[in-house]
Amino acid sequence: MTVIVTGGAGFIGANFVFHMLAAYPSYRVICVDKLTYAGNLSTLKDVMGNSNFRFVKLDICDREGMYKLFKEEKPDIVINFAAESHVDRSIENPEIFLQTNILGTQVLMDACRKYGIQRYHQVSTDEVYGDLPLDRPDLFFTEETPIHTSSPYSSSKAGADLLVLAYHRTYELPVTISRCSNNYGPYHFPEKLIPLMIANALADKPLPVYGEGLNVRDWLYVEDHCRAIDLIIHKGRVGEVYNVGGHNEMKNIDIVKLICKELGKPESLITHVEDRKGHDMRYAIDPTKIHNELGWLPETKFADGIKKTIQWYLDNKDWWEEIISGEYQNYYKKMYGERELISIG
Ligand code: NAD
Ligand code: TDX
Repeated sequence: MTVIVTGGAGFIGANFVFHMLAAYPSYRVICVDKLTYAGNLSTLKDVMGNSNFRFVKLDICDREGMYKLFKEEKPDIVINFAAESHVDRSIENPEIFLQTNILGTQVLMDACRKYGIQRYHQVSTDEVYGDLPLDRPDLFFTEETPIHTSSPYSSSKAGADLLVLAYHRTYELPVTISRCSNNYGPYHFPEKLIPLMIANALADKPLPVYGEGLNVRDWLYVEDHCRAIDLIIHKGRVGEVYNVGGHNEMKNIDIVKLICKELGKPESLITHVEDRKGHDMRYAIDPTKIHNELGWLPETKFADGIKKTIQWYLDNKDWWEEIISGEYQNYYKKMYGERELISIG
């Protein structure tokens, strides 16, 4: 089996590359990544010497390059993680989100049609369903929940999902889609909530919580997401969407307080800043379908996963300090320097 993993130098894609090389020693795994600000080749250093692994620096929008690679490698399975993934950046500059997330998906699927594959898998997100109200804890996203997006990021992911389903219906491309809730774990880029708060707390810097911090996210340990995708590409039904999430709902403010507690830092570091535009209130996945059909269940409880994650950031300071000292610094100033501080309660 030859598997192409796009976006494999990013957070979830890299964890998936490690998972596949460990779980299937006979598979050839090819990572395709453009190495944007979010891609970090050093993340893959431990597998670079593995004879079953190949890294190819390539933009998924580069049709000629993709066709050349498909012709050469003849992949059996393609899993598309490559995306612009940060909601705040999509609010600042939507265009690259439409290019990579929609047009890049189209180029990949065209390559799959031209050269033939057994499975194309699209890694999507629960954000395509929009958000749920805080006062209706009985409501969850199922695969039948209508698409109803809020940000340019989630709109671009939803556009890609529709295109994937259209390629299945129109061209009979053998596709599957997974829509997962918020991931956390090792190699999470330090612009996202959990790694940002860990890095700032360790440096005794303010912890910028958007608005009151009451927004709820449904957190899943990254390895549990990787196992779900592994099951879907091998056993999932073609043309189907699978929701992935572990009933782990947490308010942002509670996560930040937990990080302070684990690191022995004072909650006085918490600083409420101007809210995200169009900020989704609550995400909550109903994972009944993937559980019933494929037997998937999350294995890592949040209480254990967050401890493991914090320990990983303590043990791997070089990885994230290098990121923070680079381009990220300018980005941080741009995003937070202009946010007005607001007082709560
Ligand atoms: P990430 O931003 O950490 O990584 C994205 C990777 O894609 C980077 O390595 C980047 O260099 C690469 N990339 C970007 N544009 C590219 C292009 N044009 N061509 C080739 N490579 C390109 O993202 P992540 O958090 O690992 O998310 C991976 C996927 O999972 C995304 O599709 C995202 O929408 C989805 N997802 C993420 C979460 C989450 O909580 N992080 C939850 C659900 C779904
Ligand atoms: O500094 C911050 N302060 C803050 O309060 C940041 C970066 C975030 N937040 C809030 C916004 C969200 O309510 O924390 C929550 C989580 O924010 P992010 O880490 O940016 O994640 P989110 O917007 O929920 O999107 C993530 O999950 C779904 C991923 O980035 C997406 O790629 C995925 O599809």
